[in-house]
Amino acid sequence: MTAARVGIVMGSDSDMAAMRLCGEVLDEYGIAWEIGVMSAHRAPEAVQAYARQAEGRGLRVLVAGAGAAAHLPGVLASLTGLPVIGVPLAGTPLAGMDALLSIVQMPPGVPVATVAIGEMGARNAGHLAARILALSDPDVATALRARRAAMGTRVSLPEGFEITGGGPAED
Ligand code: C2R
Repeated sequence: MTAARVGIVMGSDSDMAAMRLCGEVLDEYGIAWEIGVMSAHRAPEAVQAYARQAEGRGLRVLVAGAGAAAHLPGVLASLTGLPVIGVPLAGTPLAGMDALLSIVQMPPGVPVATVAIGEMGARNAGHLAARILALSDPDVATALRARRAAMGTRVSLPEGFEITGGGPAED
């Protein structure tokens, strides 16, 4: 079995359905990942141990999903130098805004790259992790290029319209 390079964790097993989507995206790039449930509030010792061992175990990016008072991503970022991507999850009466603000408003020096609320964010966390890994992994870089090229084929231009070069917009 290939050692995981992305660690996907979440505050509760009630977050699993959304966070699994991150793993599905990583599969598309051929990136090995692991997944687990741990809460900075309910099991702080487990979170501390996981964060401290992460780099030594071969992980290169952590993706942390949490809802409500979402402290898990920030706590991980305080305990490891690895990049941490935070996924705010909905499920409370505040519909994920609580988690979004908890995750995004990190103090200077302890960043958490924050993506959108819910499933869209979980998927984008996978794409962002792939972009980070692509910087040092030619296979992931190739998979990323192929995927971006495929996205371009989804454009359907109006008849008679041609794309001509880049640069500033014409008047
Ligand atoms: P339960 O469904 O287990 O009651 O959890 C979880 O991510 C979940 O979305 C409700 C919500 O609480 C969140 N939770 C956190 C943390 N631990 C659990 N935000 C944490 O450590 O940040």
